[in-house]
Amino acid sequence: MKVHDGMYIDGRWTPAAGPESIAVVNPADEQVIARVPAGDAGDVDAAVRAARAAFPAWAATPPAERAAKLTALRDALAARKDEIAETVTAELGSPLAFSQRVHAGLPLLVAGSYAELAASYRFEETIGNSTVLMEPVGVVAAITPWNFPLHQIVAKVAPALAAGCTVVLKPAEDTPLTARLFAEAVHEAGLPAGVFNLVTGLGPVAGQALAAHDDVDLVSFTGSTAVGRQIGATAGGAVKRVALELGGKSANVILPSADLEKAVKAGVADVMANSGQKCSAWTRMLVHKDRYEEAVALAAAAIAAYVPGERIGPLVNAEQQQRVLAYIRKGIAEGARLVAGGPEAPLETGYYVSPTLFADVTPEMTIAQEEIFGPVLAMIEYADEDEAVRIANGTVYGLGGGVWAGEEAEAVAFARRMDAGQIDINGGRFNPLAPFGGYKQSGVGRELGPHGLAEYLQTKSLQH
Ligand code: TXE
Repeated sequence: MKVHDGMYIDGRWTPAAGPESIAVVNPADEQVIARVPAGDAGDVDAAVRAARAAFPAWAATPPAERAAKLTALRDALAARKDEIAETVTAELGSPLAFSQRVHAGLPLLVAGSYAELAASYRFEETIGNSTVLMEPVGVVAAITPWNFPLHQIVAKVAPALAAGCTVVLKPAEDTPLTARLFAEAVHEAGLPAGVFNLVTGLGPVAGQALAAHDDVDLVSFTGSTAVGRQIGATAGGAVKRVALELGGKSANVILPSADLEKAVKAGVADVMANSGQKCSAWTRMLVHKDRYEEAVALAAAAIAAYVPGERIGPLVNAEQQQRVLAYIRKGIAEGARLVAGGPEAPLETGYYVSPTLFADVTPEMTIAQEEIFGPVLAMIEYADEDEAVRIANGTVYGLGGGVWAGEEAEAVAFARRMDAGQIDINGGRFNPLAPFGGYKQSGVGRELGPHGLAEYLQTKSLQH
């Protein structure tokens, strides 16, 4: 077990003010692998002061120079790719191949895209007789979850730095080791002291202190709807900018003309990825009644390939495991047909949940309405397109989604009727420049690409 005693504040690894620490547990074998400091309000204050002091110079740094630092940061992360993948696997439990490809690979694309955007973005434009300046908002508080430990950090910190903001990051308590690697990469990239700061700690202590700090200008939060609501209220009360990326209950809509086998397979893969711990996961599969039983059989066959401990990892902690098992019990109690999996943990050690498939799910059931955040797929049938739209839009969320049809135009026409922020057409392809974020209670604001950069800017117009 490794004991870390510092947090990255003002360009240095600084001991925490208090003696408290957090145990980091490997969810695959339940062993404590490290301890990190549990920062308190004093540590948060020191980090915010460092970020404030660094802000004027960083904001005044020409965009091309900020871009060069972001390229160096991307390269430092690339140099540590294997270490990052191994660290994510150790603290999140995801299979190493997935950690390499997604947890370590995806942030490189995002960091690279912001290195380019910092250089090419128009921070100034002319509208009639006015010059409009896009200026950095100031000190950013970034509060991130554990499900994509590095991606969630890079998706906030890279655009903030590209915009000219300075940052204090409070990562999730379950995955602070990846955040420490990110801070090391920042240091290696030669970012000026105070531009990026890391405070590890508990949500209700360090997270709360950071979100409520008077000298923070913008809070960017990704996590549960309950905490997001609280942060939104605090930020709103203080008239502070806020970006919230919250839960989802995304629909994967398979229209009758679709290639059913392809759509079902991709749908199962999407909800199994990262053990279902993905806010945009396609947790509801909507299939026309004429092809429904065929789709259930295909899904059952596909899900059998996700063997716990091999192709699919555990959930992040015991609490999440219990939460997901409780939802599975609820699905059974409310009358859904259990086709695969169930509420028994498949392995004795580790916080695993069996890949679970429910058929005959009706739109009002709890498992069709609430975010489960585990490897649980609910299959719902519809009679016609209007009903499919009603079901797809019939939750409080609106984050992701998928539509499948024989012709792309048919899928696009359906997607236009969906209340969701990002929808894949016939499987789609990841685009690091496309905005990502929620309709309805899935959140406020967008991440990634130029829209994600704009979140960290405020405008000033000069009238000539
Ligand atoms: O989230 P929390 P949890 C959903 C998912 C999951 C559920 C609970 O449904 O099952 O949330 O997960 C910090 N002030 N998502 O409990 O608590 C916390 O330290 C300030 C969806 O892990 O919201 C961490 O850094 N900060 C999701 C971050 O908030 C506080 C990703 C998220 O933790 C705080 C994760 C407070 N009072 C969970 N309390 C997504 N949208 O991707 C906690 N935190």
